[in-house]
Amino acid sequence: MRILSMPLIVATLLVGCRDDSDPTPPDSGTSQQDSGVPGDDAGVPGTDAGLPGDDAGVPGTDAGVPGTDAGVDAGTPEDPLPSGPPVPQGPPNVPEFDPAFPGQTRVPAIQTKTPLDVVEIASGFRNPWAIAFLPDQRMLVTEKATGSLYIVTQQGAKSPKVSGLPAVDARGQGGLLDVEVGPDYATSQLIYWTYSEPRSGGNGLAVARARLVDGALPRVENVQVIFRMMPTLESTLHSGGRMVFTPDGKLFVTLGERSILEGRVQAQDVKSHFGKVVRINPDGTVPQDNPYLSNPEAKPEIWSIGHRNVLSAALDSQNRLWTVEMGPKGGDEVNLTQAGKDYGWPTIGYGEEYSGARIHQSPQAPGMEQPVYYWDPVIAPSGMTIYTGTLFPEWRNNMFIGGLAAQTLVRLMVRNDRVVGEEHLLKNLNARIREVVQGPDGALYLLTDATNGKLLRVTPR
Ligand SMILES: [Ca+2]
Repeated sequence: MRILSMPLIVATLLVGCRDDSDPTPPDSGTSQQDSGVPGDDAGVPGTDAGLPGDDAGVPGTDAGVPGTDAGVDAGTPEDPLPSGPPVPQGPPNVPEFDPAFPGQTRVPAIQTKTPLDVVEIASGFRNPWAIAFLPDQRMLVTEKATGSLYIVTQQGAKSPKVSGLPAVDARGQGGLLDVEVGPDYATSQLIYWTYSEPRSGGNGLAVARARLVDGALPRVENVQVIFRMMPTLESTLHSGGRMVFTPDGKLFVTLGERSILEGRVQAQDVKSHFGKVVRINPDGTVPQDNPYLSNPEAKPEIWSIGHRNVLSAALDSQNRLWTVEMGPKGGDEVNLTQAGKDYGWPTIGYGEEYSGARIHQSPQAPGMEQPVYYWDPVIAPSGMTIYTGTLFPEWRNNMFIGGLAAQTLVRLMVRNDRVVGEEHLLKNLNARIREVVQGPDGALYLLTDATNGKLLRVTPR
């Protein structure tokens, strides 16, 4: 693989050291792992007092182009499965926890054969978080910390800030997070975004939509908040925030458990939105086939429970929802995220507190779902896409996940809902990868998490 025309970002990289991601809250101490990038996740755990654990950053995902073909489990049956050693990485943080099945972590390393070209489309974004494509291939790009939204052309021309967005609570992992273009954009011009909403008594993730008025001075009008994560809590961490539209017109939104103990203990409590994936209609109403509707105490938007901080989400060719969540030290997870299931946090998991303290008695328990894959040490995931394009035939149906602390683009080869190969791409950029989306042209588009964040395009050379 060769990288052309890409100025390298000089940064200190500690691979395999702590990678977690927590965004370093403003009050925290020095972050050793994070290359100087304020953003989020990196973290140094343990610096923030009062946190139970660690923190992980905010992963995200965007699912880019939903809908196309093959599921992640598709694949050519006659292809031999990869074999050999895993991607080089540090020793596990929690060696006493054994995987539930072979291939749940540290699968054989694989290598992309197609030479890559990485082009910088634009730079100067302050901790950008998400990309969404307009029908004409221009991109909406969010900046987490400033709460700003821009429209960027394929040639890199950046619009003035889109005006009319509500204020955000930008502390820690908060701010303006994901953005999506509505499925009926051609007629409605509706765009959707997630952000940390300042509230009396704290904050909480919110989903808003509005009509984008394009032009030399772009703005949004008729802003409507369609979902609010409840309860309101004073925390700058673990808000989740990725959105995925499904072809049947529903919207998944990933949420976190706020990291502090008061929130963490609500991750499996259906009376709270914390630590959940939710599913709503685009106007914020509740789909009548959601899984907890028969429980009058449950929040009706809930799709799945027991998550820590889900920062990545994408649909496969069967329109099933895959998510990646930021775990504690040694516990980032890939989950096939199904209706009404409990993904175990904080009862089970493969990691430990950043202090080294034990969180879980066991990584497995009856009635709780096992991750399809986990990382120990962690990558600090954010951003995800399942590749369906034609530019890279060898990547078809592979998962791509941004690595913040790991400063890499992770590629997972999946067969029959199991991960069978892993690659860490673009290590030579020395950049925290916040977002990965497949463009309409089949290229991958990335954002790097830095105070001078870059928008990159990856194509075959
Ligand atoms: Ca789990």
